[in-house]
Amino acid sequence: SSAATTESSADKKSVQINGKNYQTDSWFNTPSHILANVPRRLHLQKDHPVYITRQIIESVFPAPTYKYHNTFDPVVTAYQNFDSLGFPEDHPGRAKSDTYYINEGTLLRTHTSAHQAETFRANLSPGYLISADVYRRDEVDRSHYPIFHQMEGARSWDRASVPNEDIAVAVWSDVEQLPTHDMKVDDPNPPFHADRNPLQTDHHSAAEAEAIGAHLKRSLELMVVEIFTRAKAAAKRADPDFVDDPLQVRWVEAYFPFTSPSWELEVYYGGNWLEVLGCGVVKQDLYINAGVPNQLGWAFGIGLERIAMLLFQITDIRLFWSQDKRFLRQFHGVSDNLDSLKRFVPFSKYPGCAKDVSFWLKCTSAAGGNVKPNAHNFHENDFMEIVRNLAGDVVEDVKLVDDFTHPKTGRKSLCYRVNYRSLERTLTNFEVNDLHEKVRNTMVEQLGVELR
Ligand code: FA5
Ligand code: MG
Repeated sequence: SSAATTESSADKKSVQINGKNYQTDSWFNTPSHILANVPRRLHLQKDHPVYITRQIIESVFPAPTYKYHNTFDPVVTAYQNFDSLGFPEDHPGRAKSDTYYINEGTLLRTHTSAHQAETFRANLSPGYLISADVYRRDEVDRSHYPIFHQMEGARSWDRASVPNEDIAVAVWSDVEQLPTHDMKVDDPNPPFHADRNPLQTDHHSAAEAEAIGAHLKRSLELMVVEIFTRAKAAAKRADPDFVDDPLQVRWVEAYFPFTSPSWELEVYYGGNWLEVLGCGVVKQDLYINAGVPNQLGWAFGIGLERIAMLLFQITDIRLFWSQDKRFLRQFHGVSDNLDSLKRFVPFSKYPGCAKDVSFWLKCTSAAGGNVKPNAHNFHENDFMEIVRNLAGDVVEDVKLVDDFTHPKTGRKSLCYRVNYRSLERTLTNFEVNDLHEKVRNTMVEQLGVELR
């Protein structure tokens, strides 16, 4: 995990990913350190915490009701990732600043929902779980990493299979078959919101959508209970006197282009509310377009690392990528015996080194060539990407520490603090200075900023 080189990606005519060749074009923005990690698929590495987390969640959504798909290709079309899900043309997620493109129509999936349409179309079982690596140009900190793993789940019911095609009774009887729990759940919002989360009145009765929402929520609550029961047992094995705070979750209204109504589930943990998943009642157009118009149901998408961090008490998301034996050997044998799961014991932290970079943004010109001092097209993710390309896993986080607009000229300047720290060794001063100098120079070259 030493510094990666800044290879200019624009010169490459084609790239190979998982044994397949793809033509690149001016949209290509996937750096080599991302491509190098595509084959790792942590969710398929036995005894890896991401794999163990997948196993535990799968146990809450049992076969054969749920069919598991774990090897879908990460290279998808923009159609699969966005259009098939109803993302509007101008959705920010489509921007090059947010997504790793291979070429104009081809990208590294940004979420497992990219496979919803084809999985509904295949119609192999009433439910499914899809676990996979996903890719996002995102901020840099302890809970965000440009590659992470998601699990998509869905459960559908077929109208044609019930009397009067009224699905509500059938779904409620399935809710009653689910186990109960005594975890504290806050769910303050009404099920529908006229503008943000309307009932799909052309397709569902309120009773049907509410029954589907109830099945969805209970299923996911049971998932959280299972995870925390295992986390607590692990803590008790390490420390018999361990007492933890009572578990608490809440449902928050959310928005996704492919579900309505939609929610996010947050878990109260370590004094904060942590978002762990998004979900909702599937928009009927997805089923219609997938050739199964008689079906209706729910879908969710979970961040597996977020759950694994809770389960194992892993506090830095970069650790999942560590090849260090001090990390990997702590999970040895757990896949074959989930009851042997232990909390992660951190190995000593190496010293970090914070460096600031201050710069004036490049002004963009107005019509007629006049320079507008307060107009610029700086994207924070482009800066994050420069840091990642140069420093790789040696960067712990990047924070904006100052944002200044000159009172007279209107020019804008920013200051970011880059915290360099390796998980595996002590960095030398020389090495950090050298990396930081490269970051500064690359910002001038690629973003046209003026250093202060
Ligand atoms: C989605 O990706 C939706 N596809 C989820 C969904 C599926 C909604 C099906 C409805 C129906 P979101 O962008 O919020 O939603 O990501 C889902 C989860 O992934 C988050 O709750 C979080 O747990 C995790 N996540 C998001 N970004 C990162 C990141 N950079 N690093 C680690 N985990 C992340
Ligand atoms: Mg979210």
